[in-house]
Amino acid sequence: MAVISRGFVGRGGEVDPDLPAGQYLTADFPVLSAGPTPHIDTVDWQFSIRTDSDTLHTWSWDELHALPIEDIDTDIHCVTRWSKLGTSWRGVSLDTLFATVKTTDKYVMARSYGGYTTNVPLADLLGGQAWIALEFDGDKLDPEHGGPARLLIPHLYFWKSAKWIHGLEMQSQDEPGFWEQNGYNMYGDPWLEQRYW
Ligand SMILES: Nc1nc2c(c(=O)[nH]1)N[C@H]1C(S)=C(S)[C@@H](COP(=O)(O)O)O[C@H]1N2
Ligand SMILES: [Mo]
Repeated sequence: MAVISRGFVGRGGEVDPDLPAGQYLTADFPVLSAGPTPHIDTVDWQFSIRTDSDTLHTWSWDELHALPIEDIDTDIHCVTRWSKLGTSWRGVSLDTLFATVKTTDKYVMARSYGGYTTNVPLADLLGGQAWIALEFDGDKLDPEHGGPARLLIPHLYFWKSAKWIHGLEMQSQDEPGFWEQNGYNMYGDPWLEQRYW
């Protein structure tokens, strides 16, 4: 008989139901960046959503801050196997940003300052599942962790949460982003261990 558990067995022998299989808990906050940290002045910062019709919806730093900013308490899971439970963030919901955007495309390419890209289905950005995060743990985001603003999609592996987010591009088809071209899964559900292909 096979005994299947979602989580790891802890030191005390208990299974943490919030820890996906193959993950361990960490209390610190590792920095994982594929390149150098870009430094973006918020005066120059801009976020945009580009739709199929080539329409560009753009928000400045001030325009973004004029929108409702939500508190987000969530767990995060990196494909390199660390998980951090109960992290607290503040940010603008993608539901708020997409409220004025008309598109028939079902896929999104997230683009960062510095050139990083990652792909995600539009459905995973809506319904209270994703934010443009502006604060972590009560402070503005460290540049190393994606400041001034990063994507936060906590139900997918953390490589989907693009740091230094610059924009989202709507696409009719699912195209691979940076890590996805280099062997990472196109979707990346930590509960299904969708790590690599
Ligand atoms: N722009 C950008 N975003 C990125 C990355 C990156 O290299 N560049 N790394 C990703 C990966 S693999 C992870 S695990 C998380 C790490 O975020 P952290 O450095 O804040 O822990 O950011 C993701 N977003
Ligand atoms: Mo990662």
